Amino acid sequence: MTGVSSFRSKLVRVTLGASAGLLAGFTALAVAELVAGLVRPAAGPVTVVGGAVIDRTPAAVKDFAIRAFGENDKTVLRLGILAVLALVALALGTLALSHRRAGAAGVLLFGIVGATAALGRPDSTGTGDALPSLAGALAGALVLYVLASRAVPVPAPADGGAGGGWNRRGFLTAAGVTVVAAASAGGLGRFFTGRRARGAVASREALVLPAPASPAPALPAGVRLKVPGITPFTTPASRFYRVDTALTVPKVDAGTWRLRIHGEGVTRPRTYTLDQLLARPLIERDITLTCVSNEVGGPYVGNARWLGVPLADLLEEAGVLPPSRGGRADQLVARSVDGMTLGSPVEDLMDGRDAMLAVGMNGEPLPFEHGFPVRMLVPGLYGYVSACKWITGIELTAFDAYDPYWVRRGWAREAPVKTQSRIDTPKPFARPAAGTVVVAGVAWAQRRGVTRVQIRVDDGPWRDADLAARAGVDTWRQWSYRWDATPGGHTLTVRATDGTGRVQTERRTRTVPDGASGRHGVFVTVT
Ligand SMILES: Nc1nc2c(c(=O)[nH]1)N[C@H]1C(S)=C(S)[C@@H](COP(=O)(O)O)O[C@H]1N2
Ligand SMILES: [Mo]
Repeated sequence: MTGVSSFRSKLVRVTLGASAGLLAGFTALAVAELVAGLVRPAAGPVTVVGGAVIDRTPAAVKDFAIRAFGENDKTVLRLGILAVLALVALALGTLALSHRRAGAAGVLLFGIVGATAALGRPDSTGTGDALPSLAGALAGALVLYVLASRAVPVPAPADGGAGGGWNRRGFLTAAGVTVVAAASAGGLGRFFTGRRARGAVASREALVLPAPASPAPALPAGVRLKVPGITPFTTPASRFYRVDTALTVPKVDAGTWRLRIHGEGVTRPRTYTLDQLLARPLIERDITLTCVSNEVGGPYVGNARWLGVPLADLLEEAGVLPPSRGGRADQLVARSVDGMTLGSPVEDLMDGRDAMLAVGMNGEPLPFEHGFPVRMLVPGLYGYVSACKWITGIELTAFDAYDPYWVRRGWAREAPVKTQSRIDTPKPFARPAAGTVVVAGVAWAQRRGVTRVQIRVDDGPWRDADLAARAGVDTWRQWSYRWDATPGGHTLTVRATDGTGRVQTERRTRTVPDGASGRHGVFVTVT
């Protein structure tokens, strides 16, 4: 063989190996998608491996991911997993050309990784969850074995004539069949998954929210300031921040949804349907929800009008007593369809605040992203210790007896919301013209309310901002300040005072373990 033809034959070999590997990987994922569509979409290999990665991500890295990718963090993770799988497929494909069995075995090994991840998920419903990964791997291994056996050189004829090429036609035929079969399997899988989701979507569209027995108190005039760039008083659902560990948003069918209340001190355990909850007297409240991962000045806070069943009523009916009245359980653990666990202090839930099982958000059924059909909501507590979305279970227990998801990852067991204020306008590094500049934003101190907001320019004195009318202690409050801006660089700093008279601390802390503290500052250059 000449040097050129040997190089060419090497190139062909590498190409064949890479194609065989990628086709095997594609087949594995497509077949897994089909089986997941039949068994349980949440048991698909990318979803379970992604979930396992999320659960094992240290808090610091997770914080970084949220900061760097925001709400696209899950897309980034998915693409990352697919990129890793593609590299593995390339390597196994190349290996399979010389060692067919070893290549196929490698694919099977990945199937076992996926199956193990599936069975280890907190929402795993049984051994059936291993099927998508295993079936996918079997199909992938088979494809790799067959393609690799077709990717062999055609022996040169014995008479010494031209030969030594590749069995191109054999390989291409097998590859073509594989592509069509795998694409069909994947498409069918998507169809089955889509059909389940359509059932849930239809149940949401059919849901008619009852009128509240206790409507939200009318908002006083002047609760909304007319300042360009200020955060709206009510956050539309479409713009409400979303923080959760769900790689795919759970689509729960309202018709089959159940909520079970049980545990320590529950004398009358019960399981509710959605209709049973909706038949009870509902309350409607404006409540500001805050994430513990929100940095000072950050975006993970929103205010909505929620409709729901008072949680304290359900707990009392179940026989639960708060610790202050002799109850044995001091922690309520909420569980969701995706296996998330969140723990709240029972005392807080029964102290008269509007803790609820919410079914409505801004006049609509909850969006799927925000927990349809039912989520928990507790004014004054960060979301991770209170706001369980897609809730299916409420268990009464003790803080000493059980650590929920985030607590096991270094976050505090109890986490009341800290007093915070944020400058929405001007934006950091804005270049407003000298003269009157309207500085404005929001401040929140759920359960205590905001009674004062002050602004400081550089190291100057603190001056009172104008407050919007107060809607209640559980909602944020808009504020604005007319600043007589002079040319040059300036730092604007804000601080709020809560209903107990306490001024928001200037002591900076990180978000871990119980929420960031410190004051929001914005640097601008006045021109
Ligand atoms: N099932 C489930 N519920 C959850 C979470 C989650 O990861 N899974 N995250 C919690 C956190 S950390 C917050 S801040 C709120 C956010 O609610 P939102 O996405 O509707 O804004 O939901 C809480 N409820
Ligand atoms: Mo959160």
